Amino acid sequence: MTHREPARLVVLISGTGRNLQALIDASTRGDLGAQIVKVISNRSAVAGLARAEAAGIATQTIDHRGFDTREAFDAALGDAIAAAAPDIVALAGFMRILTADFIRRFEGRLLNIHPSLLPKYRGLHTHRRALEAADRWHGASIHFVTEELDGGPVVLQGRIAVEPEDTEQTLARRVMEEVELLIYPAAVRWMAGGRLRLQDHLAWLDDTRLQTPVQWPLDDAAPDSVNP
Ligand code: NHR
Ligand code: GAR
Repeated sequence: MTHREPARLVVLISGTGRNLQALIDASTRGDLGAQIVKVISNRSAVAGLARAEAAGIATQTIDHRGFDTREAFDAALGDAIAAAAPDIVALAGFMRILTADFIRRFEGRLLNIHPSLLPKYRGLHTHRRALEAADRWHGASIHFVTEELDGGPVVLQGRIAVEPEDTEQTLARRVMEEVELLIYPAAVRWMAGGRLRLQDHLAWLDDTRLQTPVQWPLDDAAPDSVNP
């Protein structure tokens, strides 16, 4: 796919919008290679919408409760996204499972940040599940969104050590601050630069097919193909 500079980015949220803020900040600094053209939430009056408005970004709320079916919600959501003509659609704490038709419409442009070391802990309550399993490591992953929930190719992943005194809350906060807020701008920058793409359901970074996700922090000694 040819890409525009700066790339057009739409962000989907449902809540607080800390990942959205990290993308806004990177974009404002000129570090993202993308301009955020619209932020869409399925919940009204959430903090993430206020963050977007404060940055002068167009916002829209599409409340899923106003639709009879997931298909109808996704059709409306899809139309609102398509109207912004995005190159990249980033799910950032977006909490609605998307239908196959929606995924097909935007296939290859959809990224998600998920708070676990995928393939561990798809779905919800990831921090609790990592604690219950007494995992030594936990973290967050960026993946292409496909029909399979949290099952698309993982492109970038960052980990932290789980501490004995960690609770669900402390773990969630450290994953957010030490991993999520750093890795999402990096992955979007790859997409915006045309370096990261989905081909035949596989993720490619430059000329390398990613057999395993790139690990954060990015290794300066690694081949150029995996550096930002
Ligand atoms: N849709 C598809 N098709 N594929 C993915 O990989 C998706 C997706 C939609 C969202 C984000 C995901 C996450 O990062 C995501 C990935 C919501 C749920 C969920 O169970 C699960 C995973 C994710 C997001 N949502 C409930 C639902 O019925 C509602 C929960 C709520 O509103 O609080 O949609 O974790
Ligand atoms: C983040 O931890 C994100 O990874 C997670 O929700 C939080 C959103 O925070 N996403 C999911 O759990 C998706 N099901 P934010 O709104 O402050 O970025």
